[in-house]
Amino acid sequence: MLTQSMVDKLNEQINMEFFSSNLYLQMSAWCENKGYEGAAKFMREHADEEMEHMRRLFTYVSETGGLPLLGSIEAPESEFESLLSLFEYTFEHEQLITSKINALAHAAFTNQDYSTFNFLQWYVAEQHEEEKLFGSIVDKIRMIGEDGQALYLIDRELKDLAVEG
Ligand code: OFO
Repeated sequence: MLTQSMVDKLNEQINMEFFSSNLYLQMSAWCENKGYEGAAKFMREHADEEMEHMRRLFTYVSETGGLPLLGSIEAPESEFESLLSLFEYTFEHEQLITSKINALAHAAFTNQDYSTFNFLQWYVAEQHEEEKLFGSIVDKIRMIGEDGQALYLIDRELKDLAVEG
């Protein structure tokens, strides 16, 4: 059985994961609009992954006797200066999500809620992967530059990454 305070915190995270999904879906629209088809596909698939993150939390809260609550979700940013700035944004966003997951894990541990602490380990590992992924994309764009040919290559690589993921 979860404490109400933990249910509230997990519900906040449910909201954050929804926001992440909407943010990435909105970003996919920007990419599509600018002709970055690979990046658009990559972001669309990532939006689906975020929904999965949301669902796992939703199920956990429900299964442990809590009531998942869907609050209102802030509108995501829709304008970006460039493909690089879009990916810099994703990287910063994932770092923010990592800090939220860490705070949740800390609260679970210090309240001796070991079930939630254990449940959150999947998110801890996932955040490591997410930061690694978005950080490496930012590094690559910075390395090869942003002229037309470089962006074409990055877009193609993002399309391959989307297929793998
Ligand atoms: Fe991108 O990890 Fe969930 O929010």
